[in-house]
Amino acid sequence: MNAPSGLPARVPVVIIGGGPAGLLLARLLALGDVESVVLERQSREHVMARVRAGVLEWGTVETLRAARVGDRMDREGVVHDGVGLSFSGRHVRIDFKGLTGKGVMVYGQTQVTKDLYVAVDKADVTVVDCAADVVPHDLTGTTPYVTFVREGVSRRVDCQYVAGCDGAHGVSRTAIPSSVLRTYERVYPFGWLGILSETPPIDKELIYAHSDRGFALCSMRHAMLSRYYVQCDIDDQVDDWPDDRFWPELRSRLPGEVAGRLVTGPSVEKSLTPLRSFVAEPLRYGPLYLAGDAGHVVPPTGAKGLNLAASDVCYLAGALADAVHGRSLTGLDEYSDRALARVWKAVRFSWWLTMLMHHFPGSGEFDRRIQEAELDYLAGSEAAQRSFAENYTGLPL
Ligand code: FAS
Ligand code: PHB
Repeated sequence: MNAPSGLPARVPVVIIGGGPAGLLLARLLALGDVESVVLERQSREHVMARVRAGVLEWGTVETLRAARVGDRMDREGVVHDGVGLSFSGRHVRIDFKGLTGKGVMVYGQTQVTKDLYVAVDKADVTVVDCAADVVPHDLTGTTPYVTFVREGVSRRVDCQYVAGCDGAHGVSRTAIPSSVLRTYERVYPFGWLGILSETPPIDKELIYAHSDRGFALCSMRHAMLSRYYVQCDIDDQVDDWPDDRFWPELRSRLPGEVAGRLVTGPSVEKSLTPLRSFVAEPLRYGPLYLAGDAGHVVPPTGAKGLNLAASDVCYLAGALADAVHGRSLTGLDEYSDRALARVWKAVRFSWWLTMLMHHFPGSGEFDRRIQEAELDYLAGSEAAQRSFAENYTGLPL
């Protein structure tokens, strides 16, 4: 198939998906003198309009700095040294800095993606947007290649390796035969309704709120852009949540002295996220490697999704560079087990915090009292708070 001008006919690595995982991988590969092509299904505008994660683990911060895409993050992001938990009218602060020596960076995924696009453009990485019908081929042979259609013309790129960074609903994971792929899933019986509002955040740090009416999260993007979430029914639609329903419901889920500080205003973005835990194993099939949501999905409760994408890519970029430059194949051989070891610990933490903070339809008094006991223990135990802090700020890479 013809390669249009500017599209290499052959590169060492083809990356399927131009979200955070794909773009960060392309950036790190370029810094390691490995050429790649990124094939993204959507337009660049569409990708950059997505409002998703808001919290970066410290390991992700360091990865972005090492990739030399952290300057704007360091200027505009805000380091948080702790987080608040509210429940049963109480408010408890988990002191990340005091317990682990590090914090987290509040800097939206939207901005990370924009910074990555600037960096890959500067590095002359070929990012093909609006690439339809992307298909990896010959994964069991010796000459892998990827085809796609753009502007009605079929195209092909030959490669040594394919990185599946195409998210939870991409094509790359489906290229692994069901006889090889094992999947593990837990679907939660509720979703999150999220809004952005051009209002001052309710607090200088995030607040995770447990209440009989359901979970709520108070976050932010900057001093005049707040991000709020409320747990909603699994069948809810965005239209079921007009602002005049959202704000009173959020307020009712917060303790009095916190709720009293809530500044409301018109939502400027509103979206619904279903919650599930999902892991696919292995993250490798021949020359195909999965990274980010293509290999695993976590409920956003633990703010792990974007951060796991970054740690997968950290491992994979080094392994691919070693292989392409003939230094070693060990990194690629060990990638899946190494990435999954970290993934499963983050999946556990995200599952645990989701089970702790949400109201489960049909759960009884016993379940509620267990949640309250766990929160009461967390409030009173430095060991429990250190465990929380270690997991939330990010386990070692
Ligand atoms: P992404 O899904 O971000 O990117 C995959 C890219 O591949 C997309 O650009 C897609 O268009 C492209 N693609 C898909 N199929 C393709 C194909 N066949 N061919 C070519 N390209 C293809 N995480 C948090 O930590 N906090 C949150 O609040 C949070 N909220 C979220 C809300 C939603 C609605 C979703 C879906 C996820 C949310 N996440 C959140 C998780 C999210 O941040 C992901 O973990 C993060 O985007 C992972 O990045 P990627 O692995 O790059 O996947
Ligand atoms: C966000 O700011 O969007 C955010 C923060 C923490 C989470 C999830 C989302 O756990």
